[in-house]
Amino acid sequence: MGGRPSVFENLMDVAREKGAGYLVLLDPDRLDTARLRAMAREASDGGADAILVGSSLLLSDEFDEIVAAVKKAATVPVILFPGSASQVSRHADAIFYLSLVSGRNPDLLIGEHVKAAPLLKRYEVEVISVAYMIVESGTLSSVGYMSHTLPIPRDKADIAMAHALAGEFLGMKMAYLDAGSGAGHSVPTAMVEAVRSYISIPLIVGGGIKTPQQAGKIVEAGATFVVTGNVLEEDADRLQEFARAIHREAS
Ligand code: 1GP
Repeated sequence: MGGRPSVFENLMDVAREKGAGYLVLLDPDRLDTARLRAMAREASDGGADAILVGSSLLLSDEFDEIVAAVKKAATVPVILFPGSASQVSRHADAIFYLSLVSGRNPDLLIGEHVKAAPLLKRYEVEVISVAYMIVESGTLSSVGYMSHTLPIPRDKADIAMAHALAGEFLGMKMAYLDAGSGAGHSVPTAMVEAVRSYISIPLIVGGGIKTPQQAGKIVEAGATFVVTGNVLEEDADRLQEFARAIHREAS
């Protein structure tokens, strides 16, 4: 890695300079490789600060090739957002090493991490530990179903606060409140505010964010990074509007 800033440092610089960072999630199962490549290019040019690749359930057997294709097309860092240890690739710049702290499923708290660790060391992929929390969104999300865990109730900000702080005390670099991909309701801004004021590590918020206005409100509430996925698959033209709403140049 030499003297080059790490992906994490780079993200933190972006958040400081722009007020908040914008992460675009690409789901390898929902788009073909040509479309993923095009989306990676559009996201890089349209104002995304990094591209996430992954899914709570992966049907494709070409994950490694897909990550390689996305990396080739992207000019911003490519970060793995894995649902399991099988979603590890040497072609990514970094990985969100997600520990699902809102659940009590040992596989997703530590088990998958043990399986992935030796590979990550060999591949020299930068590891960014993340205290990952699923928040109730009105319907059962894929990540909720696949992980066999209960989401944090939407009106229980105190529960989210305690989980995020526990993640920070365990040494995790970031916290992530996720309503789940395609969620009917995104994470409530009151919960974002409460968690933001309680922890000192950066806070990522995603799941069900459908409009730039919504993204802007989540940043106002204190998110350091906002993630969108689904909405761009339907309407990639909105990417720049999301970027503008999320980047509100810090004074
Ligand atoms: C899901 O937070 C991400 O893990 C993105 O969700 O696809 O609903 O934007 P969407």
